[in-house]
Amino acid sequence: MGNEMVIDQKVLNDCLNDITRALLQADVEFKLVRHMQTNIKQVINLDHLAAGHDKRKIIHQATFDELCRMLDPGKPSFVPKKGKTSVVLLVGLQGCGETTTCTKYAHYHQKRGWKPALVCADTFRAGAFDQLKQNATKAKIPFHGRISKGVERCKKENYDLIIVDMSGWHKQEAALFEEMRQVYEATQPDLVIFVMDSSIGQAAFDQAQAFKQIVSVGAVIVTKMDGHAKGGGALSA
Ligand SMILES: Nc1nc2c(ncn2[C@@H]2O[C@H](COP(=O)(O)OP(=O)(O)OP(=O)(O)O)[C@@H](O)[C@H]2O)c(=O)[nH]1
Ligand SMILES: [Mg+2]
Repeated sequence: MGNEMVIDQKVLNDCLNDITRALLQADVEFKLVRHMQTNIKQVINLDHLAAGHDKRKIIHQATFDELCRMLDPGKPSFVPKKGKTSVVLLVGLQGCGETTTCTKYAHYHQKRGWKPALVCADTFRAGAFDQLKQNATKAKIPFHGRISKGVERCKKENYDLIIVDMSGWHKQEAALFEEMRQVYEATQPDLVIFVMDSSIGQAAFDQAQAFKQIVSVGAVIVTKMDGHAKGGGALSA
């Protein structure tokens, strides 16, 4: 737009098409992209703008607002209360980065004054507990190996943020969905976080929905954003 002398409908359309292409290339769901286009066009009515208006600025602002709105769930995110126990359960597909994210989430809150502890509820994969232990030791966060006992003990020891790491779900494993439900009942989490590999692309919506049908998912963490620029699918989750 910077190169155009006159800002008219064609320039606006070209600009929106550029943005659309970029979003689609980054795996953002088509429905979301079309919605964005329609909303922006509705806000900007170039013909009715009085002379003297900075059209570039108006388009820029409208586009920026709409992109922000795509990321805004419309309610504040969960913040655990300091000094009061919150249990947070992480669920996700196998290998999505749950265990790594548990420690990151704990570390983030520890630096900001919470007292987090990690509990391993992965009874499925060999080495799962050792992995959590290694991460937790490095980040200097206390950890426990047994699910119900671990949560109970953390509560007694006045940890205010208890983070539970579940086994990653694999397509064939109907049993793991049952296990997830059981862990959910046993730990009574204040928040369930769906951890999602950003490269999942268009499958994000269906996956997120499948999980939400089993446990009441309240947040999403997108992992592996460092590897590529295709995290857009995650928006539909
Ligand atoms: N580049 C990158 N790698 C990551 C990220 N998060 C996790 N990983 C890597 O992804 C692999 C799987 O991570 P885990 O945390 O073990 O994933 P998981 O979901 O707990 O795996 P399972 O328990 O086997 O289902 C490991 O090699 C991690 O180092 C990330 O944000 N970026
Ligand atoms: Mg794991």
